Amino acid sequence: MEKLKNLFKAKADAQAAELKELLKEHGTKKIGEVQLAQAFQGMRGVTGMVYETSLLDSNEGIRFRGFSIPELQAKLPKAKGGTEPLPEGIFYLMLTGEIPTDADVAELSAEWRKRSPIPTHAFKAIDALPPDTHPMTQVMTGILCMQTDSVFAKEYAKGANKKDYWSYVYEDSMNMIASLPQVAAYVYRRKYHGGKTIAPDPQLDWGANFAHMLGYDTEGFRELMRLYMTIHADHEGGNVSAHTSHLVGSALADPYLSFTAAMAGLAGPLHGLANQEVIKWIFAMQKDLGVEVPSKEQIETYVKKMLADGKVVPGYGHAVLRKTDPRFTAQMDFAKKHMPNDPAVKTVWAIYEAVPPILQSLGKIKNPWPNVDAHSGALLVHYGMKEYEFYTVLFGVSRALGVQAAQIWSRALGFPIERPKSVTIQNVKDWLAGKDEIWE
Ligand code: AMX
Repeated sequence: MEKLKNLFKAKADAQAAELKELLKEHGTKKIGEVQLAQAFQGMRGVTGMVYETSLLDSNEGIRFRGFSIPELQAKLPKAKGGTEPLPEGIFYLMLTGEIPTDADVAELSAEWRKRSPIPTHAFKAIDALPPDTHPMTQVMTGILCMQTDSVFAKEYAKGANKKDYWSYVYEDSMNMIASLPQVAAYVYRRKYHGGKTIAPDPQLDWGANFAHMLGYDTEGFRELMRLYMTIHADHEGGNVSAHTSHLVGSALADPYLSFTAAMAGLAGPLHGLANQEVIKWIFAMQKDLGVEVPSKEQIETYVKKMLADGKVVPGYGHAVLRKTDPRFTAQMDFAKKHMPNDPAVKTVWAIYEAVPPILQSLGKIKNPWPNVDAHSGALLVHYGMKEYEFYTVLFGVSRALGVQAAQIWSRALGFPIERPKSVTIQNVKDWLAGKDEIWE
């Protein structure tokens, strides 16, 4: 796959030269102001990093290299007979900025098949964990163990030239992305199917092969995996998983280390774990109310009680988005096409009618609309994947495409170690009292 690597290198060299000039001329220009409250509120709205692969518009949602999700669904190559984009295509796009051809994507599929072997000690390390260990912990263990094969770590130890870092990160990223479906499927089959693993099928594309190794061989589930892997891939740089990858990678920790760290962030319930929380909550609501598809009125009463008890409605709200997440809409469209009468799906849609006005009425929530996690579980349940603790792993496998493409860019552009300034509350008080200058 030298073609993709060479194309990337040509693009990155041109970008690096342009960037040098841009910073020489405009490097001292101000791009914003930071208010005191922002330092205490998760740095929301503070622009402080460059992340090439995607950009989030608070109203329109995510754009990957300028393309919205509906545009990607139309433009990216599909599997034969399929209608959903192949995830290989979004990786190619994020890496190069170009929409790939069918041949480009077929080549990438073949390359990932070739690179997928996994060291046996990774499986042994997973096997050493109790089977009921959360799937995210098991998968992170597997990824961390593959670090023994890191090309970057080996070359760095030998004294690599910093101009070549990107090349080793590229190799590690490609190898890791190729291996992830098998590691994830191993954990799924270990935890939920008595360890009966399924060998990869060399005829299949990356997403379909993942579906196959998980044990779901219908064309519907393959299409779902292709869509799922595409839309969860990236969400600009500031979200917890992408930012963690960016931060840890900036210390020149190799991709296996930085991606394991990103997965740990994704495992938090306010980030990726929300998708398991959503279906768990839907199941609990169905049980508590004793109905398969609760009515809008029943949901309203249920949600008001939850909020009164100090709980969050999972799958609703977003730190940046201010409208319905287009990734929610893409999944809703998939459901309308494939399973419009499914009870879990109908419940998700009833929640979509009931919840936003209630959240809006509280007055404090900046975004009362559903995010990506509000819909994904119901689609998986439809195909029989009810083991919701596994859902964040699917999110993570997809997220590797975005954060690794971004990481290759970061090393190619020579981005330095990230090190923002922090202060203490006493510093702030002193500064307010005019005693101390804290802002450097
Ligand atoms: N249900 C109840 N309350 C909510 C809420 C929700 N879904 N979303 C926000 N709020 C509350 C916050 O807890 C906060 O309350 P407080 O002032 O009493 O502490 C207030 O509304 C203001 O919050 P905000 O500025 O609108 O949101 P945020 O940027 O602080 O947080 C998020 C964003 C996603 C963490 C939050 O909306 C949330 O907890 N949602 C539910 C969990 C979820 O769906 N996470 C997945 C996000 C997508 C992803 O990363 N995968």
